[in-house]
Formats: sequence, structure tokens, C-alpha cells
Amino acid sequence: MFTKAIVRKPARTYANGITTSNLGKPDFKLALKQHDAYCEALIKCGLKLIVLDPDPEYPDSCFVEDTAVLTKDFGIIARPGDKRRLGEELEIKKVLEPLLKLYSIEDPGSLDGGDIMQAENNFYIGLSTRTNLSGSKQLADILTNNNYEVYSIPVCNLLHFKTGVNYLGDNNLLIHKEFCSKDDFKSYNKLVIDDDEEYAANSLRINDFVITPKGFPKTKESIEKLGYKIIELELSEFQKMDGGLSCLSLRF
Ligand code: CIR
Repeated sequence: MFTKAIVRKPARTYANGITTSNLGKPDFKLALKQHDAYCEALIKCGLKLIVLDPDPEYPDSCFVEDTAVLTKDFGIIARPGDKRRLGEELEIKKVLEPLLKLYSIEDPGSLDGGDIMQAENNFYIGLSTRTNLSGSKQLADILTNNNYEVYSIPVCNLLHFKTGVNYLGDNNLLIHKEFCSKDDFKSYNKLVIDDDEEYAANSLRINDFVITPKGFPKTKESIEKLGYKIIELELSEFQKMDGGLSCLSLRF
């Protein structure tokens, strides 16, 4: 059960952030509107929000998920793997310090929270262009010392591990076919995401709801069939900057 979330409003420099999507320049006003709707959805899921002011020095700073990994008992401050984002984690550390026991990923480690997925007592660490071996090893040591099971998974062709795999709870896993053959996931009930709905692999279970991006009917239907209540959100302006649903908040 989550009770809180950290979010950060998009900055006026948002359109200068990192992207590979080729979907065009985001509309800043619309991004703000979509962000407001995202915040309302989190509140509907029962979360109390900590809303941070925009930081124009970091155009990607609304994607707060990449700056930390949180469990119910402690947090790990990440070390963003793209130099342009290094430093975003400092403000998040300040906010979390009074709330949770914290560890930090140190140089030469790099790690983006978007590469880390928790499924009950298991953590999966994606080794991507953002999360290197040192970052992964540092995180694995912290987690195993705290009695979690840890698995590392190579990520190819996708930005982050959670771009392609997300745990919904109750043993249900949304999974892009890229990862389907992996033995590590064989015990899960897999909802395999079609190629044309890849963006919906990043759907987010929060308490009684699953939040899913609007416009992906097959994924929506298969989540609904499992009995989850759904909130659909329009995320076009975040998709343009390679951002998904989960990356817009840190839940704990
Ligand atoms: C980036 O490239 O870092 C941002 N434009 C998007 C980050 C998305 N984060 C995530 O999926 N966890």
C-alpha cells in the first residue's frame, strides 16, 4: 500500500530535455495540463502528494522516478546515467531525508530509477545505457543486505527496464516481448504487450487502481479482465520526451 508520492512539475525548459522519440516538440501548456491530471489520478489512488517546484536547469526533472529507488523502509538515491540529468537527485535527497532512511549510489556507479522494478520481495535491475555494472552492484548489495532477492537483466533496444516490464501485483506482469523468453519471469502470469502498444507496458499499479496511458485498447482490456479498476491518462506530451507513467512520480 502506497501512501505518498513525490512529483515535480515540468519546467518551462521542458522541450530541451533528452529524447529519441521523433514525435515532435512537446506543447508545454498541454504538458502542464496532463501533469495536473496525473496528480489528480494519484490523489484518487489515495496518495498524499509532495509537489516540487519546477527546475528549469534540468529540463527532464519532472521524471522524478529516475532519481531514487524507494521501499517501504528505506530509499536509495540514484545517480542518473545521462550527464545532463546528474544533479537532479540532490533535491530529491533533501525531500526524502526527513522521511526515510537513505543510501546513495556513488561514483563510478550510474543508475536510473526507471531501470529498477520491485515485485514483492524481488528486485529486478535493468542494465541499460543509464544503469552500469557498478551502479547495479551497489544497489544489489544494499537490497540483499535488507533481505530482498535481486536479479539483473540486460536491457537492449529500450530506454529503461520499466519501459518494457511492469509488475501489477498478484503475480501479474505486463511484459514487452523483448523480455518474454527470460527465465527470470517464468513464474509470473504474463500479459504480453503487442508491438503497436509498446508504450502501455509502462502502466502503473497504485493501491486499488492501475493507471494506464490512453489509446492502447488491447492492453487496457487485458488489464481489466484481471479485475483491476483502471484510470486512463493522456500522456502524449511526456511520450514525446521518452517519458512514461511511472517516471512521473516516486511512490512510497
Ligand atoms: C530521459 O531521457 O531521461 C527523459 N527524457 C525521459 C526519462 C523517462 N524516465 C523513465 O522512463 N523512468
